[in-house]
Amino acid sequence: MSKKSSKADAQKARRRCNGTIVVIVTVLVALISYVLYNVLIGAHPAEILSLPTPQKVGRYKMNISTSYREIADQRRPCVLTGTIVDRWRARTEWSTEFLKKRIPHVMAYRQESQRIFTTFHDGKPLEPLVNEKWEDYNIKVNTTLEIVLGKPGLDAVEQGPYLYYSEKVADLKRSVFQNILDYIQPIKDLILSEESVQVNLWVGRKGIVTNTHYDMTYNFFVQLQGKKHFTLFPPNAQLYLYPCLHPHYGHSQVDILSPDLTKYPLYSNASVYTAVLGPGDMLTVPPFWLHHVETLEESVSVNVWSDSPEYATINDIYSKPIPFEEEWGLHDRVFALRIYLGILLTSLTNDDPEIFLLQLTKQRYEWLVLSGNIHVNRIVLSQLRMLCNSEDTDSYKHEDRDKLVKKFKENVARIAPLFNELSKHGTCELLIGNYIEHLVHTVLGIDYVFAYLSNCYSTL
Ligand SMILES: O=C(O)CCC(=O)C(=O)O
Repeated sequence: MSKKSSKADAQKARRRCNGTIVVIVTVLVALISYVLYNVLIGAHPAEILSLPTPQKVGRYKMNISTSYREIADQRRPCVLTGTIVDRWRARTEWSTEFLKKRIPHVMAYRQESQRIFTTFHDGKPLEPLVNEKWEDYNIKVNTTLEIVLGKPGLDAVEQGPYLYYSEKVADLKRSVFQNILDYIQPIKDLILSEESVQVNLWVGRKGIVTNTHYDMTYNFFVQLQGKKHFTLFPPNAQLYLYPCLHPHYGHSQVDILSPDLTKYPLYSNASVYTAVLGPGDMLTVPPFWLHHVETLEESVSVNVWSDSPEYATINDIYSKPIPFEEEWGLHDRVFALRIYLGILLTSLTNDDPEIFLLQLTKQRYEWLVLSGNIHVNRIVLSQLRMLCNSEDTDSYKHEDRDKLVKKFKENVARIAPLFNELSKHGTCELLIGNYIEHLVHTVLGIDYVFAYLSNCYSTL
């Protein structure tokens, strides 16, 4: 081999080697950037996100040394067997045939177009701004239990609109079923609040879904006939709740049967628990735990809701005066609110107030606004865009800013211990979010809530 050709070969080998190094370095840089991006920013392209892996809710056989209160106070969902329900007459006698005879005519919820039932709370402040057809929500129709349960042998489409019968047992006792309480005795041990208790009967056909939502109550949920599939999430799961000012307050925007991770990426981080309840099973659903319920077979259930202690604490917080003066104009209210929320959030959370508010706005409002569900007043939006983006805090009219800050701090000091009580069960973030929406609504008015949150804290 000549000296010239061996030099050329060496050059070629060096070039090839350089090429390989470039490829390796590029791959490494891409890999490191990707890891850093995900770790630091916490963002994931939706296509690589996966659905959360559910864990099964534990089953526990009751014994005489354990009380229902003790179990409820653990604030974990649990399927109980061997309970007082085994002594209920309803456990063996409440077949759907029996109930059709005892409660022939009922008022049932009807869904025109889908099987997912989502509660509509009348009179919520955002109701006038919500662009949604309400025919599917909270429509109660006069019907019979026979029709609610459908005809055997027909498929879902042939059955027509979904009907779901849910009634307070106290109301049934007053009207058609006077001795109804005799069938669900003993029940005293399931009643955990002196002030407010509600016992409900639920009857529905296969396929009905109650959308993911939370209640502020303890809940002992008893399956008497048929099967139900529960999916549960702890209160701090990021499930893109509807704003608390929205008629679907307390519900999640995520359809967990077919979740859209592009819109709701944080859903993939959620802790999920599932349980299938059969006849005689009792599930404890802790207060503020989100739950989604699918009826797997024609079903009869009874549940007992008792107010949680959080109720009183929340009422206490909301009854405290908000330290804003009536005569302040919009400009002053906007800037004072910024200061107040900053003080409040610094005291209540470890998060940066801006990030907390940005997350709140993104999770609760972003898709509702982008999908046109909430009407946004463009004039108010640009008014607040200008106000929030101006550096104009000096023209802030209050004679004494320090005095204002002092007053705000005193106010927050009165509220903070109450929120600390709530933080015990992972509900703090959710309840602070609700309280902030309440504050912005009270101080600025409903037309300004989204405009304020989206301009003053987020990049929506
Ligand atoms: O059984 C259902 O469909 C819904 C039950 C429920 O949401 C509850 O008990 O809080």
